[in-house]
Amino acid sequence: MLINTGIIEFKKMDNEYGRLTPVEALKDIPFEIKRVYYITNVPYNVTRGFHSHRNLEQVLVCLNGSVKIRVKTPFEEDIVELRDPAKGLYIGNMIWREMFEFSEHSVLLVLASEYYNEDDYLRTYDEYHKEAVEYFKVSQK
Ligand code: T46
Repeated sequence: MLINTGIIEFKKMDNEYGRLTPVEALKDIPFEIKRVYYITNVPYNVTRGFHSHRNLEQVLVCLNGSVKIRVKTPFEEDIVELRDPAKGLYIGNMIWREMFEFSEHSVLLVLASEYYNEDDYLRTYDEYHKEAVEYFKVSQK
């Protein structure tokens, strides 16, 4: 997996009545959850994201349908397909992300470690690239 990302597998409580998936902050999710949002109604040919965060951890869970997530640093990239509601994609600081190929009726749930703060976004790739090269040089020493 790409640095500062990972797959989290949640518990599955299966019985003849269906499946329940519990998700607890600081147990299943490696941070205190301050914000939850979800993305729906995205046409298949639309790509969202195209940004990074300086200080934000998130876990993305596709509750219905499927979606692909491109995660990248200036040095490498990975594409993760989310389609299992019992799996989450962890994305830590300074990872560029693009979400694409949302299937019809897909629901992408996001659990976030911080309240919404537009100042935390790096919304152009140039700005991201400059900060990320320094960030990963230091964090990999
Ligand atoms: C991310 C990916 C996975 C709010 O007002 N509050 C919020 O909590 C969020 C997340 C967004 N907004 C506003 C900001 C924009 O005016 O909602 C609008 C759409 O946000 P944005 O274009 O940033 O959406 P995405 O899908 O490109 O990115 C979102 C998150 O912003 C981002 O943090 O990691 O989902």
